[in-house]
Amino acid sequence: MLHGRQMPNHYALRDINLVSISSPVGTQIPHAVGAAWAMKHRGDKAVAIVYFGDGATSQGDFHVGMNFAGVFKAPVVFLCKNNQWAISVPLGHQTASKSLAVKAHAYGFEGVRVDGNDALAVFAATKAAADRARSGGGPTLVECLTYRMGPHSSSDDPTRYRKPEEVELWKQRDPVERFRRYLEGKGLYDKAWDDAVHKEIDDAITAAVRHAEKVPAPPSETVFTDVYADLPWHIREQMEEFTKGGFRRRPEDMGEFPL
Ligand SMILES: Cc1ncc(C[n+]2csc(CCOP(=O)(O)OP(=O)(O)O)c2C)c(N)n1
Ligand SMILES: [Mg+2]
Repeated sequence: MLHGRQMPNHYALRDINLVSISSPVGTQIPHAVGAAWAMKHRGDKAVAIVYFGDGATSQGDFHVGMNFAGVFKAPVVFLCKNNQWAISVPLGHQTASKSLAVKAHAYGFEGVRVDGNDALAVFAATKAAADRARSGGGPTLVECLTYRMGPHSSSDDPTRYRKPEEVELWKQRDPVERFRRYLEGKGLYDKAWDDAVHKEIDDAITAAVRHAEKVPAPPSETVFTDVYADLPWHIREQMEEFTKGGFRRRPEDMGEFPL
């Protein structure tokens, strides 16, 4: 249970085996390889797929995960969303390789690069990789070349480090609009349906935000009790000190933030 404490894009859903990423970039890569390796041992016919960015390929976790998966033929798909930026660091400062996909060859398995703004190409490459993993063929690295249109987060200002022309160019390649045009060309696009889906999603988000705004903040003590199944002695000591009033409780009780 995440109890709503995770960052907004670190979602998880047990029903569909969706595991949250952790905040340190790239740590989900060895997690996925471990899960894939465990599934293989148990004889499950399942495949693990792990998503990460171009920046994550510079982390040791990427090497560790790719190497282990290659040696032990773990049923895992590595899907790198290469949006060419890791906050303000461009791809050219991330690697000297010709592509990210090519890195798979050093680990003894296939790496493919696809147009990440082409939904069908991404689907086809992902499916081929999943089929290979499921049939005992081991891992694949799928590099999806795309672009980060907006800021990394609300505290990032990309106008300080990239040119507006670059953003304009990628605007023309909007994958959603491109897929819409594709469906239109095939006579499969239904505007009324599209509008209805947009409205349905907008309404669901608005309702979720309204609900979230009404939910009170969790009790402060849960920062201790929610971490371990059995509270270690030093955390218990800190909790006791905290609940005795040794620490000030919440920002709103403090008057002003301590420096
Ligand atoms: C180990 C580590 N270093 C730095 C950060 C701060 N940080 C959060 S996201 C990010 C950039 C990630 O870039 P990328 O892997 O390309 O993913 P993107 O956000 O572009 O999808 C950084 C540096 C972090 N979370 N973890
Ligand atoms: Mg990136």
